[in-house]
Amino acid sequence: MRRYGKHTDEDDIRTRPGRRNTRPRTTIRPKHEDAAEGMVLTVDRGRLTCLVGDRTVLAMKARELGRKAAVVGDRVALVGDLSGKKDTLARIVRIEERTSVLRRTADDDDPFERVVVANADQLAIVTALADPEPRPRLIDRCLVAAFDGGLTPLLVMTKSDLAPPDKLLELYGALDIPHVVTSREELETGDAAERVRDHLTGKITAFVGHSGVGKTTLVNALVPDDRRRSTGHVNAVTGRGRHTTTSALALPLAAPDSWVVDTPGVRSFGLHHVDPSRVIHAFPDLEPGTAGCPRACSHDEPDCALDDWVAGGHADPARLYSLRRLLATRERTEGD
Ligand SMILES: Nc1nc2c(ncn2[C@@H]2O[C@H](COP(=O)(O)OP(=O)(O)OP(=O)(O)O)[C@@H](O)[C@H]2O)c(=O)[nH]1
Ligand SMILES: [Mg+2]
Ligand SMILES: [Zn+2]
Repeated sequence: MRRYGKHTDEDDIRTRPGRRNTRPRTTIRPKHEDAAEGMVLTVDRGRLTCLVGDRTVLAMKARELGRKAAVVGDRVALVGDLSGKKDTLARIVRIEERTSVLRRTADDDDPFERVVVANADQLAIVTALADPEPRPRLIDRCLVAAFDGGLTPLLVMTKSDLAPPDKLLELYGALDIPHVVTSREELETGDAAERVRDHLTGKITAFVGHSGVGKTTLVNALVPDDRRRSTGHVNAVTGRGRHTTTSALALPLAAPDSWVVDTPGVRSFGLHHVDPSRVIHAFPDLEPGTAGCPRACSHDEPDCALDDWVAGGHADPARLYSLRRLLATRERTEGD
């Protein structure tokens, strides 16, 4: 087996049984049946902050887990020092089966897939109506990742004080996906938080979107003051206000079993891992139109029934264009 990174003496004892009795430092290994359950809240250079009961415990992955990474939202089993005291480090001995997986690759050509969040129920796709300009392609890609990963999408349109939501609502209103529009003023009055919160109760919701769209600002408005994170204007010193958030973090809401996960802004949302035949599921406005397609239609060929579907006024032509653009970029990667 290949070795990765640093490992402890204790790990040596496990992976090289012959040395077990030669080392006086052997600690009694707690039985994994006794392991405590926890949830990963954030990950920082191999150190995982986990919620165990009502304690926050710093942990590292046990070597026996191999290369499988625990990510934010993972349910894990922990052993060792679970006191949560300073300078203690517990070990994660098991990652429980995930109910959903939000994956992305850097771009479509990148086979290295990263799991952004595990076990989220909902994906809040955050788009600013201006500054930065909305990017429907990115929204569509997030929708594909949501459908593919088993998350229900929620569209959040921020900064309606800067530009109206009409155009985006025209594109996405027909999709039967819940949406919320928020403005600076509504953030200040608390209306924005209240309206978004309506969609979050009893769920784990991951917030994703381009840098600067206001994910952290919104998450901060949702959680108690002492949980607040830095937002873009802090970075205004650099004159950019970009990529303020550098790691995903799960934060509890007041309602039981309700969590929000703030994530770093993304420039792109690669879908290398998504089978092109599944992309259509993220276009619920177009999907019924595929009934008349030839078998195994790529939806990007002359006999595709979607042209007639759109010509018949059943869906916005921009949506078909978007689907085909997405399929085309996906297909380019098929050959490699
Ligand atoms: N005008 C206006 N500005 C907003 C609104 N919401 C957030 N902002 C501003 O947008 C900037 C970026 O906000 P952030 O919350 O840091 O954005 P983010 O999406 O977390 O960005 P990253 O962490 O880089 O991904 C900040 O200056 C916010 O004050 C809004 O509704 N209206
Ligand atoms: Mg942020
Ligand atoms: Zn077709």
